[in-house]
Amino acid sequence: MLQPAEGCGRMAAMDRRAFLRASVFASGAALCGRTGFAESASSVSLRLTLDAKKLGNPIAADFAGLSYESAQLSEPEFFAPTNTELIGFVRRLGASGVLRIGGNTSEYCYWAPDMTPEESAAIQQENEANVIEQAVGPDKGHKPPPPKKITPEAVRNLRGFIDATGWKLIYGLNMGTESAETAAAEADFAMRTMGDRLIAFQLCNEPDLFSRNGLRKPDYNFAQFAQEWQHFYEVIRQKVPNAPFAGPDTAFNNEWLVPFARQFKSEVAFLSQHYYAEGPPENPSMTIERLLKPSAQLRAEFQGMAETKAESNLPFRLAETNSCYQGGKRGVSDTFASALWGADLMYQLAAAGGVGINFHGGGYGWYTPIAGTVANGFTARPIYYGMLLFAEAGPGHLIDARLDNQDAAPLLKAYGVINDGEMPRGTVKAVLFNKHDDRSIQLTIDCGEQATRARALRLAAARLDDTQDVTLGENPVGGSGTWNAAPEEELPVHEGLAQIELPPGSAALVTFHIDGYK
Ligand code: BDP
Repeated sequence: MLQPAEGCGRMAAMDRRAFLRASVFASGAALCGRTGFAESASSVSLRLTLDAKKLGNPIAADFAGLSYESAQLSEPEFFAPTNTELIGFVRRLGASGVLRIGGNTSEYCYWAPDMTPEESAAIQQENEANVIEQAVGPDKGHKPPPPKKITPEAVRNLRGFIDATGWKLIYGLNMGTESAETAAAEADFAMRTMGDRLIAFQLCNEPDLFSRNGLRKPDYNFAQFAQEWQHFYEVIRQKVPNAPFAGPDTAFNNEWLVPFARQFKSEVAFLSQHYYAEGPPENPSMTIERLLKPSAQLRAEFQGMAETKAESNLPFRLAETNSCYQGGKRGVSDTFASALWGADLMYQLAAAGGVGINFHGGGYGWYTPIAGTVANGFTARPIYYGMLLFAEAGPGHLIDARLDNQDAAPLLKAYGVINDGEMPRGTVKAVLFNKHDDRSIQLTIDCGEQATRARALRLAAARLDDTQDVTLGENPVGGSGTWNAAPEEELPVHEGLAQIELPPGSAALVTFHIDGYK
């Protein structure tokens, strides 16, 4: 457990909202001195300077993504055009995005082109009989998952789902326990069905762990993997000449990732690796506090990504990620902290040069962004709100963002975004994360021009460990991803500088109005 926070970090939801309004009022009323904020013991003052003339990396419209287990395809009615509720949740996260199907279960899913309607109906009945147990959550990796069948119907429904969302697809094949010929038959059908919505096949999931999870002998190494990969690639390409590929979809090991980039840069459209911030869940040091701190493992991931770029100049996608492996950790992965962590990770990745991210989930897994089943309906979990904040900030480019006095608030993260990536007309925004649980932050923002107005959309919950009552723009996400922000909060602007108070454990998206800009 976290230490109880000082100040307002432990308020009830309503108190937090009242506090937000009061603090806005107070900061507006206290416009004086350099920052215009009155200092207090639990609050620190910083200044953020944005410069839209210094464009950073792009944030593509399909940056955001979700990842599900391949076993989910064994329920053809899940990714189907009829699942309008789930479609609503997905679309809310962006007009385009990437759905990735893979995970541990991809090595235990079998292409079943000839399943009879009776067999298919029997499976369906079994699914309906036990909806909660049958919900396909993230695989915990404790033992080999039960084998599942993937039928043409599931793939056709997936196409309908993809069309209804406007998203694209990464489709994981089974190199772990399937033959190259069968993988080619599945790829052929998937390619013909998905057309250009399919941006890549992944041949396997986390091959750098094959030697540990029993899929290969303990001495399985990169050279053996590369040989297998090449063989599958050739057999599939022979049958499906235009099949696009990505890889290696490694769990973490840059010593597999970078050589893969070197060897297969002409065969793949982009490179991919996974990242789990914490794990295993039973380790008591896997906490919210740890999740919100800078991570050496993430630095290593970005280092690997930079090396692949140097090797191949290909895009890199974080094709599977979440807060804690082995299905997540209750009290960490399902809390409001995961929303701050997840959205900040999206910006960190963009800043480091990644082109996209897929948050893993499904069923009722602790870290899943969208929880539920077709029979029970779906709900947004806290991390979904972080993704929604990112969606509201929109695609474009990062812009230069400098914080002074960062030592006073090392866990304050601030990013500048310009939506069109075009000067001087794009909308300038600041995305702010106060990941401190013990201090509020009085931030003065110089958006690089004289702002005439600044409006904030707050991501908030009463406490970092809240699993419920998360809001964006004071409103929760409802059924089918319905969400309407309350009228955005006007921030005080003084001589072109905007001011915002960020309570402990909260985030905000600030949109600036600059005369002459759109
Ligand atoms: C990843 C696997 C995924 C698991 C996840 C986890 O690809 O299937 O669900 O770990 O352990 O390594 O949560």
